[in-house]
Amino acid sequence: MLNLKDKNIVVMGVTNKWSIAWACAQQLHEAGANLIFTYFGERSLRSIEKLAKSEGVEGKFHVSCDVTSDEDIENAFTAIKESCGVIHGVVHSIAFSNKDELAGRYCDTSRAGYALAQDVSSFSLVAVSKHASKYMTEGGGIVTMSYLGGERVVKNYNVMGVAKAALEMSVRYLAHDLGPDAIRVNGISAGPIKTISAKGVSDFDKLCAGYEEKAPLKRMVDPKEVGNTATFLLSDMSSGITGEIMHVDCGYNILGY
Ligand code: 1JT
Repeated sequence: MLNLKDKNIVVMGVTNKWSIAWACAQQLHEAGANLIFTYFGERSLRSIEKLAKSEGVEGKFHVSCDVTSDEDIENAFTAIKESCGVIHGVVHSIAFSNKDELAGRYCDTSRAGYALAQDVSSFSLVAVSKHASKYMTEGGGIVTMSYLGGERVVKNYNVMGVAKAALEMSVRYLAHDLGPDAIRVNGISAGPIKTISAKGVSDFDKLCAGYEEKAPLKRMVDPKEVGNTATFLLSDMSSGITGEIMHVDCGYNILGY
């Protein structure tokens, strides 16, 4: 139904088969997009190559990109432009914080930990949008990933919640900046998903159990549903939508209890 044939979409943030970015890549591939993967570290490159082989979701181009470096981001997008031409879309599915700050009191967040979470998880979207948009000369879309902890207090999410709040506000400012160039910028606020990032987060299993009980749909979100929404947001079917944060959370966010 959604047609992304001949569209060049950059997917950032695949670490392994549980990555939300990988679920996006699979659905974008289904819709006919050409995929370009950015990776961070040899391990994620090997992971992407292995996944591509086993699941037939071949990337057209792979490029290293450390989002904490402006130079790296600029070089990555220039290399993508040179090898693939016009860019039509970007999936930004990248976040990081020190694990010990995703537990306990938010007021114990360190200055360095706060800066790191903001840098990797929030500012990276700004820098990526700046460099990607130079090559999005036919218009297109940018999609990033958020979580409810960016709008409300969710125990333990702490410094990441504050980074997601900044990320969500960046989506709106970027949508305003890039709208005149027909580039739409949107976010997906996904329900909890058992990725490698989420594993090892204290009480994550407890959070998931409560989720299934409380969410209107009485279940967790399937990463495929996030991938489908990202595909929708990068397709012409969503041509009137920009600056939006769309909840893909089985309805959990509507609850007041
Ligand atoms: C990061 C991590 C970003 C885990 C993340 C994340 N965004 C969502 N999660 C899962 C999660 C984590 C907590 C939570 C609810 C969901 C791990 C480090 C890298 C960045 O608390 C209620 C803590």
